[in-house]
This record gives sequence, C-alpha cells and structure tokens, in this order.
Amino acid sequence: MKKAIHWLALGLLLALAACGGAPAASPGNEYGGATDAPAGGETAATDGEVDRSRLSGELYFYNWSDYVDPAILEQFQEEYGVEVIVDTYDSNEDMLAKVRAGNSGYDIVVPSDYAVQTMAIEDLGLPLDKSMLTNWTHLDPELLGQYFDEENAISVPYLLGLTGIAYNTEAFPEGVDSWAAMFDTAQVANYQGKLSMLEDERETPGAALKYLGKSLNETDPAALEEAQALLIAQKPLLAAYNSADVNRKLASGEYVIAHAWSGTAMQARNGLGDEFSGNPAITFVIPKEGGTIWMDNLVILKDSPNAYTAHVFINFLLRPEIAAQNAEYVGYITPNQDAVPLLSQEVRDLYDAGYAPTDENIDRLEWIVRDESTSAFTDLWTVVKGD
Ligand code: SPD
Repeated sequence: MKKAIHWLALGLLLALAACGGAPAASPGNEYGGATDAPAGGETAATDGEVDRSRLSGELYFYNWSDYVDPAILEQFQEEYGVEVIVDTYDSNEDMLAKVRAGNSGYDIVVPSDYAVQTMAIEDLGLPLDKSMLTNWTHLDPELLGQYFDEENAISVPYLLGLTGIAYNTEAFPEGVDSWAAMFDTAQVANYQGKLSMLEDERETPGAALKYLGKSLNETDPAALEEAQALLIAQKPLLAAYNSADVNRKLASGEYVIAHAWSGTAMQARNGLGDEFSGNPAITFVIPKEGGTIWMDNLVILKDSPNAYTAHVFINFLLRPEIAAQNAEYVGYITPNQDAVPLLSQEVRDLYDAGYAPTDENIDRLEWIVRDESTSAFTDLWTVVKGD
C-alpha cells in the first residue's frame, strides 16, 4: 500500500511536468465573509483544545455521493455537538456552478485536483489556518504541494482513486481489458441498456480519447470530433450517464458493466455499510488503453458561514483512525500515511488487485489537467448531452 502511495506522488509530479504548473491560490482575505472565524492567535493545538464556544450547531458539507462514512459524522456530533449536514453532487462542474453563484450556504466542498485549481484561480476557497490543523502531520508529504495548489493554501487531500471499468465477471467470464467493451457498438449491442458511463464532462470524453489512443487532456479539434462521434454512437445503447448510484446498480445486476471510479467498484463488490449488499462477482480494471488517477480535496469556501467549525471538522477527519475508517468504508485511498497501517487486509488486497495504483497499471494512469484549452470539453459535452 505504501508503495502505491509513492507511485501516486510520482504521477502527480509527472502531471506537473506535463502541464507546466499552475498559479498559486489567491490569498484573498484570511477568513473572507466567515461569521465564526477564529480570532487572531486563537487556535486549537489539539482536538482537545478546540474552543467549543466558537463551534456552530451545524456544518454544511457539499460532497460526492457515498463519499463519507455516516458513522464518522455521528462520532463528530457526539464529540463536538455539531450536526454535519451532507448534500451531494455528481461532478466537479455541478459543484463549481453552485458555489460560483455565491452564498451557497455550504462550508466545505470536495473538488478534484483540476477543480481545486479552478477554485484557486476564481478565489472561491478560504485560505486554511494550518495552526488549527494539528493532524496535518499525518498526511503523506509526497502528496502535498501539488501542481493545483502548491502551498496547500486552500486544499487538504481527502481521498485518491482511479477511473476505469467495473464489470460483472459472470457476464464477462473472459474478462474485460479494453474500452472497446464500452465503445465498440457491435460488442455493446449484446448488453445494451445494461451499461453506464459517468456523467462527467472530463472523465467521459477522456475515456473516449483513451480508446482512440490519445491523452485524456487532448484538445486537438480532430481528436475531439472523433471522441464526440464515439460518444454519440454509444449514447442510445447506454442505460444512463450515471455518477450517483453505479455502485448499487452494479451490485443489483441492473448494470453488467460501467465506467466507474475505483471506490464505486469496491462498494459494488463489498457493499456499503447498511446501505446495500455487495456482489462479489464485480471487479475493476484499468483498460489496456489507460484510465484516470485523481485526488479529491477538502476546501473551505470563501463564504463559509462556519469556517471555525469547518477547520475543526477537517482536523477530525485527519485523525489516522478516522481517516482509516473512512477509507475502509468508501473504498478509496487515504492520503493519511498514519492511517494506512490501520486498514484491513481485505481492502489492502483489493488495492493490490488493481483498485489502487500498482506496478501493473501505473503506466496507464493519467491525471486530468485544466488549462485555457480544456473548455473545449464543456462544448463537446454540451453537444453529446443535447444530441
Ligand atoms: N462516489 C464518490 C466519487 C468521487 C469521485 N471524485 C473523483 C472524480 C475524478 N474525476
């Protein structure tokens, strides 16, 4: 597992080399419009030194679906008396549209790497008070200071994962090793209506580009036109574009194959707490043409109403035992190096089997990056969705 995390860091550095770096986060005002920001010098050196008189009764967490163990939120409420209210979103772009409008009421959001960069450029994130994040030391230093936020001015690593194909081995006894299983319409006709693609303007064109032998980040108009044509041909055969409950639909057998995140696939295989039972026939693969590696991050919004409490919650999530419990529940990879030894053997074995970077798949993984040309993906996706 440790080896896998070091590989992740290497991947991030490669992405930095590939995209030439990014602007640092805008400094902005230290606490923006926050109403419960800590006064100067008033910090929590440990969880035990939190100034409880400054805590809000509620904290608004805008997160991806099935992306935090509810038991952890209950524990936070028991310890601090703060109810964490979770709303969910299905894509970075949906989240950005919501918070860009301002006064969303949310305190913490969970952008992926390239979306942290967008938030920094658009000055949407609150500069972190690291003196409140006493558990920061548990984070793997190799995963800090990445291209999208070089000083971790606004972002705290939350979870990492891969994007590839999840499938039911009973429906595909020969296995799946290529995006052809999703894009070759002659093959797909055999399981028409039982497959889904992510509802995601970067991941889904990215998968088509990979099938074409291109980079996920390719914006050459001819390549994008080809990718768009593939997606339009595939669309009538899909059950849906779905980023919300692929786990449940794979587990139930409604889908036999799906474009999926690694943790979604692990949830489909193992089940998810009291939510649903797993199906051990589900497995996950990074196709031979390649897939995505990504890191999601906690960002406190510039206009967070409860910024003090948000820092306390993030520090709580950084406790190794909490980070391990959360990673175990959601099936993604924790960036908390002191949580790694606390993970179960079952989850470590699945990481080694390809639900995390391994020697077998590492060379086929690529980071999504953003630059001035990647708005082309928004245009492509609008055409595909509207077709
Ligand atoms: N169910 C939670 C999934 C979180 C996925 N976020 C990563 C997106 C990478 N493009």
